[in-house]
Amino acid sequence: MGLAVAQLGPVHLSDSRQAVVQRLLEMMREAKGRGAELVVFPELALTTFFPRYWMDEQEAQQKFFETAMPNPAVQPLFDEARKLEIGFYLGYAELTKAGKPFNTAILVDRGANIVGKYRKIHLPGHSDHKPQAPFQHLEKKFFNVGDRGFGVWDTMGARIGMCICNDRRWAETYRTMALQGAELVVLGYNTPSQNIHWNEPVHLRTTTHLLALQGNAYMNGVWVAAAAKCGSEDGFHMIGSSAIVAPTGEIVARTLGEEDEVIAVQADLRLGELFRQNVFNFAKHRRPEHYGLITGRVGAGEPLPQPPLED
Ligand code: CDT
Repeated sequence: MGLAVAQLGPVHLSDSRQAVVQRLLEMMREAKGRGAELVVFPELALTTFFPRYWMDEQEAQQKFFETAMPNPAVQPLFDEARKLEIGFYLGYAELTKAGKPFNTAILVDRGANIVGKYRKIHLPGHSDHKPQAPFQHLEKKFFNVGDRGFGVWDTMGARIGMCICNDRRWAETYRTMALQGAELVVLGYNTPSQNIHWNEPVHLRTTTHLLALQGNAYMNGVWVAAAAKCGSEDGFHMIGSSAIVAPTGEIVARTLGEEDEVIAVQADLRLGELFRQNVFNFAKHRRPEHYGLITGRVGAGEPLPQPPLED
């Protein structure tokens, strides 16, 4: 599969959706020119990463959420995708008809049909105001927890799963999709370089990001394609390092800068099969009878009682 990731540089508060869509269009054309059949755009790609700003829910919804998809601002992306016959993943803030807010991503096929929708499940950050912090991370205030599970879709000649940003750090995300036969996991992210909760060395933000992609790609025999929105948005810096990772756990392509940038590879989807039929042959080797705590507990608790040593 021709697979591209389109990293977005900063989107400032004053940038219009129309201007952002022009940048996405440019990158979609470049991805197509480099042989891509699917291009992955970032999380909340149409606006600045607004959860960094304290405001009430109503204001956030008015300024930053989409009430329809596509809508007039985004329609050119769908039109161009149809013309170029290229699929895409796009993250945006969704306000449903019932008024529920979600951090959402869609999968659009080469005929510009929305074939899949995912609503972010692992919402990081907080819901209270932290006036002492250099910025906020208000995903828990602005979004509901996703209500659609970790879906996987047979589309564009591949079995594709979607997740969003913080989901990529959780083993459960990938395993749930791999158990549905996923061959490729696509995701977008906005990762602030600075940790507002503890004094974490800045380089660790990139290390843990890549570690999560690489480890989970390998342990699940899947390709992973991850697109950042990055650089300094009105002075608030976020990491780049958008990447395409093979089921070997190796990085096949990685962005160099923190501006708009396309990376593209020919992803051999059969590569994952080697892992899924051997070291990670789930049907042969998994032992779910010993994994009960994974769904039975949320936080860590006491050690389980052990059988007597002599038993
Ligand atoms: N957007 C998003 O989910 N960002 C989070 C920051 C959490 S701090 C580690 C992320 O996991 O990148």
